[in-house]
Amino acid sequence: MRIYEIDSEVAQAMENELERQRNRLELIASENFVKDPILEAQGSVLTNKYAEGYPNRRYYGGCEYIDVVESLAIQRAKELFGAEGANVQPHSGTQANFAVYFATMSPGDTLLGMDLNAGGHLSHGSPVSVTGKYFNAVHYGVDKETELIDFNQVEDMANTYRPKVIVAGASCYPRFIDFEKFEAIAKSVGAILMVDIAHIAGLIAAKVHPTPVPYADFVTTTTHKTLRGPRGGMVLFKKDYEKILNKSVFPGTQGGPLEHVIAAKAIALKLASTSEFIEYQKKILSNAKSLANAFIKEGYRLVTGGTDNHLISVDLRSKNITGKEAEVLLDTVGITTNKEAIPFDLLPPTQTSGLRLGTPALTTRGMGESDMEIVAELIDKAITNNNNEDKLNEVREEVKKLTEKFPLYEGLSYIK
Ligand code: DSN
Repeated sequence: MRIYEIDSEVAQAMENELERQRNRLELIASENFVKDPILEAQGSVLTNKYAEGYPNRRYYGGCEYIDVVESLAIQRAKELFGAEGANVQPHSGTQANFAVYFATMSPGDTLLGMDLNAGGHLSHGSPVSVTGKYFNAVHYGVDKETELIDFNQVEDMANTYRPKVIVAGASCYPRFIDFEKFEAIAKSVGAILMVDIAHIAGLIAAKVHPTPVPYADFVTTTTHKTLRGPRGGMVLFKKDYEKILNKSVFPGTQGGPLEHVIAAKAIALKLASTSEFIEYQKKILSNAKSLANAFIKEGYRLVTGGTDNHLISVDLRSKNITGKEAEVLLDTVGITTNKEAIPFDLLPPTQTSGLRLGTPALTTRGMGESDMEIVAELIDKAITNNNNEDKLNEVREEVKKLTEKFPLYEGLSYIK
């Protein structure tokens, strides 16, 4: 039985979302389009099975095939990233991060992470997150001039606060991060180093970005961004932490693992070890550079002046539009983006002065460097003709032409 035969409302909403993905230009840096086997695994009978525990140590019978799947995922994660241990059960990146904190800290202990406004993540100790409420979170930022991580500040704060855990990694930082420097600072104060590679995991897997694995006690990630797997999380760790980390994920912070998602993670990790994946990651980078150059040519300032990775952060202040206004405007012409604070932003996070743009999704569609130039032109045309409906219609037409050139999920439908 198909969804549309029993629930036309949900089926129609799913169809609309499929069409939205097909017909719009997806530039949210943390999103991607998974391949069919990932969808297949997530819609499989593995969703029926309880498997609390770990392979060969479960609290339920009938787990022999689930054990095969989860063991493959663990083994592949370890091999792909060169890690000593892996836990593939976290339901999300935030849960992966919380599992590390729960394994290594007690409530009230100090955590030093990157400030949300400088490009950090909510789960790095933001006051609105449990990670900032249960732990004493303090934050480092970026240098005002270079907009690069201010390592003098990281070092000073580490010495002043003697954190139990130092967190490196970001949600909006367009440059390589010096993980070795973080390790040296963490070591000097006896802190545990956790690196959150959610955004850059695919780049690291393909070895087109430096890896933190040799330097960090824990590496956390999501599996759905550049890694192009299912929506979920994962923790890599040094062997000594295996017991406490596994206990922290289950039974510490989660119950039954989502084995249908873990199957999809295993498949994604296999795909990530292919030469095709390495080529894909290289294209993400060349597309991001092309997008950056095109924006600079159109007269935009980019945070840090450019990019080393899959994203750019565009400063909109000279264009007389806020991040929120740009996000809403671009949505109306079929371009999906998200507003983002720029370093030292004077506007609140609900408005922001910046726009974060990433290339993983459009690169998956097959777009290349010349397409990125068109994308930048279309965004600029919409922003500079904000109130000109004719010009905005021209942008809509161009978006349509471009998306039609790169079909997505051909043959898929939820209503027939
Ligand atoms: N929300 C993700 C991002 O967009 O960066 C991080 O959780």
